[in-house]
Amino acid sequence: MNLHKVFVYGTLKRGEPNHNWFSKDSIGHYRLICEAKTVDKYPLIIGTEYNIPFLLYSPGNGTNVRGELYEVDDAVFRNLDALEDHPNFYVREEREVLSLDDNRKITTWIYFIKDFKENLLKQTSYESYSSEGPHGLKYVTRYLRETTSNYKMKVLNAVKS
Ligand code: PCA
Repeated sequence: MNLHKVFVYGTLKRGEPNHNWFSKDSIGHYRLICEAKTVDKYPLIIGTEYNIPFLLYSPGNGTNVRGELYEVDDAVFRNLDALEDHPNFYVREEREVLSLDDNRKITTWIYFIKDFKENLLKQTSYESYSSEGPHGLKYVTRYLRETTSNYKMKVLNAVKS
């Protein structure tokens, strides 16, 4: 069995709207390793009319972002890639995070937005994401986005340069 490490900072965290993707179809293995934060700073913003969390690949801007580090097998990894539409929308890259348990540095996959619109850098950046946070920007799940108009195009146009 191939195991992969993935650091999640957005809707995949426990208690967030896409956490169930780890156990989707009950096909694979996943395990929470620890809470962690990114070694480098990145802007974590909430963007588009659907309030989607994005980690912008702009190292040095933003904050050391907090999230959760998981171990997943191939089957779960494939589901996460499908959710994030890697490598068309989010692009995962291997970067370092710091374990909040023991300060160990761990190399892990992280889903970033690359080639984003410059103006996204002006948005508020958060150290830690929650859909139900005080910002009031509750995540709009895919099935609630309109079915008629092409929400994917809308999101791409709002985000990608
Ligand atoms: N899901 C991934 C990327 C952004 C999102 O909502 C995550 O939680 O890391």
